[in-house]
Amino acid sequence: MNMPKNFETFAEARRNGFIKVKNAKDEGKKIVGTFCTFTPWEVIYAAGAIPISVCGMSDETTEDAEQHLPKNLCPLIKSSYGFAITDKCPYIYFSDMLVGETTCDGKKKMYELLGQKKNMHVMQLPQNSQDKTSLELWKAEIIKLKERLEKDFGVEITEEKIKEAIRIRNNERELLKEFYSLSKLNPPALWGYDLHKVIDGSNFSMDKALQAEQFTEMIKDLKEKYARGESPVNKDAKRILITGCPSGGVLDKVIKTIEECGGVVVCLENCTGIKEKYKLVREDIDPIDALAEKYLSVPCSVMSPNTGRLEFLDQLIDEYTVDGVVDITLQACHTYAVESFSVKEFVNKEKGKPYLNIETNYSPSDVGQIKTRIEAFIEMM
Ligand code: BJ8
Repeated sequence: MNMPKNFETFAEARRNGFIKVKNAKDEGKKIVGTFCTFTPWEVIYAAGAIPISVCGMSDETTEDAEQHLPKNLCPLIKSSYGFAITDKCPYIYFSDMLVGETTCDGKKKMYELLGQKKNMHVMQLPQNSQDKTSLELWKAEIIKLKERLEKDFGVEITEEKIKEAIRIRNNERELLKEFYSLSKLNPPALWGYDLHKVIDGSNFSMDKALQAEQFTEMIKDLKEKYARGESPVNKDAKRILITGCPSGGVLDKVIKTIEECGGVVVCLENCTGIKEKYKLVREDIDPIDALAEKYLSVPCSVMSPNTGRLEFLDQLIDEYTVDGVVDITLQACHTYAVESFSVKEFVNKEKGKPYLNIETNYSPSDVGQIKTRIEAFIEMM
């Protein structure tokens, strides 16, 4: 099947985006690197700056990172830090500010070190999303971020600018959700591997109006192809949902392998996928209140309790008619590792579906072993 319109634009966006970042810098734009789904990008947009996700996704700089960080630390944290201190990530290199949150222990301690080298702002994340006091604390942290951006970049962030950013981001979320829903079809309209690349690329497109146009065209094109019977995926492929840690750094060894072994990834519940996109920011209340409510509700395992994750899984397993769940735990990620027990119980007992946990890192050393486990998992479905 020919690639849909604009597909390559997004699939290559991460690689090509740095030229656009450099151009944006030359035009006097400010760049803000972010590490986590909890960062309210709308406030950064409202400052006239460009937010870019700078989470490390390869083990290229792990050894450099291990000069300062313990070996037994989450690969995502080591990779992010390694790219930052070696200036090998152009996005971090061009960032005028980095924003992180006190999520897991490894990340927040890494930010302390990174703050010695880069202009870093850390938001203190309260960890009980159901508590009113937490909401007030988180709102105060969003206001602090706003004030820091205003001070560092010499701008004024008005209520109107935040509201406008909320509108643009909500529109983007709606489009991405429509794109995702193409995987609800049976067979899905595209491979999960390709979907992953497009979603990742959307983080690197600077012009959101242009991005919206391109996404609309791509969705239309995919729907037309599908209507003509042109789905690249076999109808018998087992429909897999991915949950757990972000999957960008294990795209080939987990997602691609699933799709080479008779499965198709129809839904990514994790931060790489639909988690952030599902819930819109309310447009009918004070914009800072709306941002606080939205971002505090992200169902990440660092929250306690984190009942939102099981509720979300419950909904997605049905909506995407999932055959099995693969839970990715990055090595030394304690919060996701502990939650894997409840997720397995829920998936097996409440949903009656098979469950596989894969604990891995960014190195290629376990590729063969993971392939064997995935093959067996899909075969027994
Ligand atoms: S909202 S998932 S992006 S914290 S995998 S660094 S938790 S030890 S990445 Fe995450 Fe934000 Fe949550 Fe999403 Fe720590 Fe675990 Fe590593 Fe993690």
